[in-house]
Amino acid sequence: MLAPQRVWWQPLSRMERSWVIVAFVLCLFFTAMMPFWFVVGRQNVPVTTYRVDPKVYEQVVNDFIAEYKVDEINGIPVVEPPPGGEIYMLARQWQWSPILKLKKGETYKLHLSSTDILHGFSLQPTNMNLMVMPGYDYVAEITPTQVGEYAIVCNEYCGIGHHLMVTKLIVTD
Ligand SMILES: [Cu+2]
Repeated sequence: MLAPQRVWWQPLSRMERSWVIVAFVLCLFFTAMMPFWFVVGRQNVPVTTYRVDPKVYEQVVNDFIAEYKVDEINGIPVVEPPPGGEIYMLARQWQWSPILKLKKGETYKLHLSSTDILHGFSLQPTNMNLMVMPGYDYVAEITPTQVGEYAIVCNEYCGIGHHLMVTKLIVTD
């Protein structure tokens, strides 16, 4: 019986050594970039989180819709809240509610929560991403800077109708 030849036992060739060094330096670079970009990248949405009973949250959203509803699109209420206030969105399998109509240049406190399982709030094409968890109220301060219609998709797989979980955000002058 013959043991396999232990080629790996030999010292590294020049080429191999260079690649090991390049890979190691890249690892250090990317590791350092994580905390650096967290501080400097200006990509973190200011978010405060509170515990909330899903039933209570649903009631708050229903009251919010009843107070400021202006329209309906495919059965989903369209809500135009007073500029600069608290605004609410609810995620559930497989629907977002309501559709928000916001004013450009105003700062809102956007509340996000789910009544069933984990969903993901992804605002396109700006690529703002937030977790939507049942039992937690995520409050993000947002200021729309451009007039238009933005798509909101769910980016956490949430079951058979996940791909249908699409809505929009309307920003007006
Ligand atoms: Cu979802």
